[in-house]
Amino acid sequence: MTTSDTATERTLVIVKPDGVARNLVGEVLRRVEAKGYSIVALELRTADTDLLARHYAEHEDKPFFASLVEFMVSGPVVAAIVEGHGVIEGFRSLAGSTKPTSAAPGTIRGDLGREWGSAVVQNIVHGSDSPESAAREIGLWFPAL
Ligand code: RTP
Ligand code: MG
Repeated sequence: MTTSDTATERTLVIVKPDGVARNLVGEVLRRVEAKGYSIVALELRTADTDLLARHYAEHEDKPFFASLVEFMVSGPVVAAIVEGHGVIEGFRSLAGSTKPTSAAPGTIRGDLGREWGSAVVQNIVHGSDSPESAAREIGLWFPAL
């Protein structure tokens, strides 16, 4: 694969309430920037249930949906638009797999995530999973951009 195989694109990154509460915003953004990606928008906010329900609409029939939305509105989050070559897949690699217990060491979730003491998996970060998801999520969180 050559570098031209991966286009410059944008993804939505969220440092979830557990990451903000544990003072890991800088650590997440450090890893993003160290990889060579650019932060092109950044906001600290406490989201409402309407936004989170739309953000996680694909999971609305899952048993963990209510707990997930409740967790995501439980405190401030940091939402960012991150730009770079292949950043959608690349940030998912930096984040690691969903369950922190099985996420690889070296990833954000593998190094920092916890899945105990809560009704929902607390895994520090969200990253868009496809170009379609990225466009949809950026529109939800940063409608002016
Ligand atoms: P995210 O959307 O937050 O970036 O996470 P993801 O793609 O790795 O995982 P996804 O399947 O989209 O799930 C969204 C979030 O729901 C919680 N979850 N809990 N109890 C469970 O089995 C379960 N499965 C998912 C996690 O917080 C996950 O990040
Ligand atoms: Mg997901």
